[in-house]
Amino acid sequence: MKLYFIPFACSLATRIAVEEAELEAEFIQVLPGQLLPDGRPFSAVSPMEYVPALETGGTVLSEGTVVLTYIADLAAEGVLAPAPYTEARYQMMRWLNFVATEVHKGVFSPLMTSKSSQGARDWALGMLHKRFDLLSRQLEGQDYLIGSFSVADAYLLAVLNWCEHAGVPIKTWPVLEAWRAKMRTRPSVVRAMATEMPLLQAA
Ligand SMILES: N[C@@H](CCC(=O)N[C@@H](CS)C(=O)NCC(=O)O)C(=O)O
Repeated sequence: MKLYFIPFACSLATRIAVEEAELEAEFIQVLPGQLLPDGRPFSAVSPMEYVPALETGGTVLSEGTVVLTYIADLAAEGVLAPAPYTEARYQMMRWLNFVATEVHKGVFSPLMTSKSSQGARDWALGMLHKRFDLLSRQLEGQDYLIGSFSVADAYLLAVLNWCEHAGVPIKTWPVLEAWRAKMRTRPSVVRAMATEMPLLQAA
């Protein structure tokens, strides 16, 4: 399995998942504007040219929620996701989708591009408040978005890592700040971040 990534992008969640479940994967760094090590343009793997992307045999998957669910299904049951068809599984899917659409794309994307007007930034920050309030209520008094660690937590951590860069005052949500700090001590997260930090600094 090949996993295409950009250091500290949302694809960090896939590395955390692989580390957590001790799976085998080859990580291939995507350098914007450059060909892949095998000589192909990244668009040959992922037509939208975004990470994460997963390639295995003849199959290519994109979209973080799908790639993460695929990885979760390779792992032993319960390590990265609850068993299929259980209520907990649907709760995990709910949070994965919430992080992808309402948090990552809905608020962090407009906050992290220099192309956003001040009006667009203000709007995104306003939306962020409601969404962070909800996450904060969900994580108050519990370690994970659902009853046990799942790929939804890995995705949320990858996104919360961007707060400082995006100008999001995470201190306003002490539950989220504490959750992020604790997650950053989880061995799989420590290993994933330690691998990507030098790549981020070199980029
Ligand atoms: N719809 C995609 C969006 C993924 C996405 O936005 N990826 C960003 C990194 S977080 C990316 O690769 N952007 C292209 C770039 O930075 O060059 C998904 O849900 O996975």
